Amino acid sequence: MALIFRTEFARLPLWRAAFRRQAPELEFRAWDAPGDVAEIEFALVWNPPPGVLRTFPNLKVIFSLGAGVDHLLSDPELPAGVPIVRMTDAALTRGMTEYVTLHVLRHHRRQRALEANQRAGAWEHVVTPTAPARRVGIMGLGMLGRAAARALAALEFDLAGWSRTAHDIAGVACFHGPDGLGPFLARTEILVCLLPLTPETEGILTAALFAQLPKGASLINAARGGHQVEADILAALESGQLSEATLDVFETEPLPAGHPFWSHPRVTVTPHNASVTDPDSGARQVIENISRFRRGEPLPDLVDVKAGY
Ligand code: NDP
Ligand code: OXD
Repeated sequence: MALIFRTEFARLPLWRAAFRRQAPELEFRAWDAPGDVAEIEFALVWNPPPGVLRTFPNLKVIFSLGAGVDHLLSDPELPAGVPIVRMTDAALTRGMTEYVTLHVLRHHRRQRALEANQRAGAWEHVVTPTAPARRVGIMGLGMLGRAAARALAALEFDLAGWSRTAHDIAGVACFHGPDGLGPFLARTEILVCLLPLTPETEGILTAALFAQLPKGASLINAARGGHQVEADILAALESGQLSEATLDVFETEPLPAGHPFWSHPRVTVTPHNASVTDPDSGARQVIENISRFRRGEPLPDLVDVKAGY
């Protein structure tokens, strides 16, 4: 009985150590040394090459190393019927809340302009409204969107959110579905994307969507590069429809050398690290779920494969 692990980052030793500490009885195998594949019951993976998961004949549960599962559902040969559990660790949520709060505040306070003034040696007031007069809109009111909304509500921003189904969240003007998108965008000055990547949300951040925002609105995308049409972001920045953008995710990752975002004066680039799963708490969640599975209890945080998240 073994768990196979895959990450694209150099964090394998940290994860191995976390599993050894917390569940020494569980055999932890790295992706490139799977051993006897018939012994693999659990997979904890990020971005596995398509077709490989199906070669583990006794796989019981697939755990996503991240909150997003598009990297799994895009596998046309994903083994049917094997439950998929996503990462919902509190540390992951905390990391995203920090990221969103940091960048909403940067946009709100026009920190980019202040830093440009400093570089130019210009002593110039940049006066901004206070938070209750700033309208922030969050696309996606799930685990991460709600947590970000709670943090921004504590700062008294004027908040709205958009989701697939209806929600009622105190302090957040809630919109949903295709009909709710227009009114949501019309009142959003700082747009935060925290949607899962699904066939419905792919390519949603387009010129047509930006045109529905008030002129000079700004964009923070910490969800997936597949949500955004990068040429449209550049055009909207050029026309002034968007005043600035903070992007953690890209159509191609790593962001290619020479991409206009790298040097754009009104784009902040972060390397898909808005929130990175912590090995200790992430391993704890997986180990608890393996115990639940072995006791025959239902698994929390199961992915709805049909909905795509
Ligand atoms: P959840 O599944 O908890 O929430 C998803 C939200 O999106 C829900 O509110 C859902 O609506 C809404 N949604 C889904 N489809 C649509 C649609 N077609 N139209 C409108 N709303 C829709 O996801 P999380 O909050 O946990 O995570 C969101 C995403 O963030 C992940 O999928 C991942 O891609 C990304 N992420 C990025 C990280 C980074 O470092 N950059 C780190 C972690 C996650 P409803 O409530 O009605 O179901
Ligand atoms: C995630 C991510 O989905 O890190 O958790 O992108």
